[in-house]
Amino acid sequence: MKKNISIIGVPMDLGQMRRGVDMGPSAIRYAGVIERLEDLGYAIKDLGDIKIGQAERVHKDRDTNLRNLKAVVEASKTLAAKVDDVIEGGDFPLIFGGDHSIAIGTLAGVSPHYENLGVIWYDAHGDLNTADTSPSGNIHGMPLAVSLGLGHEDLLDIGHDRVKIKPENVVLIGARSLDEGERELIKEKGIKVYTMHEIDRLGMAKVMEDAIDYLKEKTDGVHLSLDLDGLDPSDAPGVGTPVLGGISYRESHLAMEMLEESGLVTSAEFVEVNPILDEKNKTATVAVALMGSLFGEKLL
Ligand code: 6HN
Ligand code: MN
Ligand code: MN
Ligand code: MN
Repeated sequence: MKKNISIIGVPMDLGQMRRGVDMGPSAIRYAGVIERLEDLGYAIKDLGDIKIGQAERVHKDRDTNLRNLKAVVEASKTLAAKVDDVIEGGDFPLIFGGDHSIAIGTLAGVSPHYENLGVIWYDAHGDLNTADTSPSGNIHGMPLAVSLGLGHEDLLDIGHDRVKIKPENVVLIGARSLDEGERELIKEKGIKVYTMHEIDRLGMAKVMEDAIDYLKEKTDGVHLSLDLDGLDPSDAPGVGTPVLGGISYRESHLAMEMLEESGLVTSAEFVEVNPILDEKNKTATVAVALMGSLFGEKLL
């Protein structure tokens, strides 16, 4: 994985309703990410932040229950083009959120570069809702469904192809809050999920070993989409939709270390860091520490 890294910040807060997640990219930079990765021998290019439009003021005359659809579509297109450029230039794209709706743009930019892109969705949630199944209308609960080709036309139209990833190339890790429609979709598509039950029962080492073996066989690149709410709120309190009983800080380091050893990961994003809800920038600090492990930091 010893490539140069290009960083893209996406100060997106329109995919959900808690203010402050737009400050995630700043919080992650403030926590020292650039120095941390440079110390590992990488050349880092910080491409700055993408511009995000305004929140909708009037909701009543839209023809969809999806909040801020237009602005999310616009930002996703801009992000997809940037990510595409980064990969074309030979760098590793590292994206900072912002809420998880940004994964729509990230995956639209990454997927044309691979025949069989794999995705690791490290998250308390499935993010597999569509307009029909969403309990909230929040687009950050939909990016994985959109990337599988399910959801609002305008979201599917972003990028080259409507389907960015195949269900058999996706692995969810840390799930513990799935909506009814998401469970049905997981069963229908046969998506591989390691819920907290499997993590408790098998241990993180075995889960990651299996997940890596599973993806290694059939993918030619793997995108890591890491939602900080995958971790337990005691370790990552600065998130908009915390769920008790999550993955620990140490287990998450182990997961990142095993991914690094595997050499599988070809792009990554760290999302849902909300410094307003945080304790002394702890969540951004955790995100940066995990990036350290993902990019090869060793304890000894
Ligand atoms: N995230 N399943 C809930 C919804 O509104 O669709 C929560 C989604 C959370 C999304 O944390 O990225
Ligand atoms: Mn291209
Ligand atoms: Mn998420
Ligand atoms: Mn989540």
